[in-house]
Amino acid sequence: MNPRIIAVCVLFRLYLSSSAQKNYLLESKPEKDQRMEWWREARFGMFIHWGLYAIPAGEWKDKTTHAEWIRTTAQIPLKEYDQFVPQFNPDQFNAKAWVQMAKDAGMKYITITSKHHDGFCLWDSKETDFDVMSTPFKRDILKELATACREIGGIRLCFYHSIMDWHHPDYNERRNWEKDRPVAGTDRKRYIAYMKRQLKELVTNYGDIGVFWFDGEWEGFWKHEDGVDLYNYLRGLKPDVIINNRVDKGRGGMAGMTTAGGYAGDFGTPEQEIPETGLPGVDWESCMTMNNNWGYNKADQQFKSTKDLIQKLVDIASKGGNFLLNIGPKADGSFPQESIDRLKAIGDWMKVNGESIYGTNASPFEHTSWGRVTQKTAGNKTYLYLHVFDWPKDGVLHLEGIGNKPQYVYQLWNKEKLPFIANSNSLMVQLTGPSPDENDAVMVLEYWEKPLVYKAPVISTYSADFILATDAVISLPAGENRTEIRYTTDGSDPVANSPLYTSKLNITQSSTVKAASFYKGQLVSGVVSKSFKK
Ligand code: JFZ
Repeated sequence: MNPRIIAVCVLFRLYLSSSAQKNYLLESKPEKDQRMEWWREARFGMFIHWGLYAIPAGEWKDKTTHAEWIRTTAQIPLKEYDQFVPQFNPDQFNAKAWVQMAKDAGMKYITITSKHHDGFCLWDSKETDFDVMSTPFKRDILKELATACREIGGIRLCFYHSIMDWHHPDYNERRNWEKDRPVAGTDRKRYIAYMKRQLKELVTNYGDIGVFWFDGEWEGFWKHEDGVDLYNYLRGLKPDVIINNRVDKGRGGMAGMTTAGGYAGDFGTPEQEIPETGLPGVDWESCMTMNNNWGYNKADQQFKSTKDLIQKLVDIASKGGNFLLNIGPKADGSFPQESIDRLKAIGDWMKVNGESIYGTNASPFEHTSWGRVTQKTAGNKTYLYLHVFDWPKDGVLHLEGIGNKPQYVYQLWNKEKLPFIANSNSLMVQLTGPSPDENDAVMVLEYWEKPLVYKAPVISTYSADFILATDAVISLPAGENRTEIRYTTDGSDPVANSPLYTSKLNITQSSTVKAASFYKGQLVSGVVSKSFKK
């Protein structure tokens, strides 16, 4: 063939392959901000782990500690596990009741297991018989939820979808105890194609899906390239969909955050934990169980208290994250009563205090002695919501590190104004006790200008253990430009006439460096310290 024709063919092929799949990882910040808007506003969602595993309810032979992992944790052969299919008949299932409970709890989205690791599908999939249509129930659960979300309004439907699959032969990793599922003749590419066709069903036929929440990405089966490809595939089908970071291999353990560049995924997924501090500019969602299991376990009575759950939601919002709180419905399709009670109580709190959660950003305040602070900006007003977990004995609430005076201070629940005194670096609010809500009572500081918050400096170094000498660099967090840093190297707390920090310190002896922010000669922040060892 003519080399010029070959060249044209090659170029055309390249053109086709590049236009067939756009690289959505290259999206701009404004584009991402727009796509994430509803999710950042929402702050609170319901996780639902439901499937065949609800039938054994955590119990197998002499143990009652299983849940959604039961096929693996109890080492159940596939043929035996398949026997749950003819038993699945949740006659109490009522999609509207579920969606209404989420909405009444103040949640804004529901993330349900379209498929968990066991491979069973809660929807009518054309791709497999291992789905709800093979059960006596024969109703498309996801379709009913999608309809209920549309009819009730205010709740986005989202899907948790496991990459790992213990049922499909072409997902060709095996548990070491599995002797009944040969890997000969399997094909990982075929599995990925299966998964993509299923995801296409889910993204096409169930309304405006908000999030795809992948999981089970950690096995060797799944490669970084697969993650990027799947991310781009789904965004190609629905450009505004949001996808968690477990689609790719960048997640760092249970802390859940993606710590390096180049990985796909729109938000981090801390599991059963809350990051220590907010992470500026990073989207994340902590998922948590109400008791100790994701799937229904009838022996598990260790439910977190309503107070604990509300304070976790507040803690997460104060750090700029979302809270995805799990329900493990029973085999009959009802929610455990303990979960219903807690959802209701959280909802009662949210009806009064939701404003202090929805649309808030990470606040500049970390833990205070009495609770947390959430923050929201609206036009040129900024609201700081003071969440009082522990009511001060003397009825005076202190907020340290704030440098300007709010326009108003009031109680969120009745808008009643409160007297306050603003000093140059702190605020004192006179509360009217006792607390109206032992879970969390909220006071609002309304600012008509940006609140001036003094932050403590940060001490960093190349190495705190050194041989001859090392450097200590002390800096103020971004945006903190009014204060000056004073420091000590003898272990004492810095005071107004301690040395002023101007450039990096050369450390030649074992010592402790302490530093703090000062404004007009006054200490305005906490003291930070770092030890150096020769
Ligand atoms: C995963 C699932 O295995 C679990 O069943 C549940 O769905 C949860 C939300 O997500 O749990 C994990 C995931 C990863 C690790 C541990 C538990 N990990 O990497 O250690």
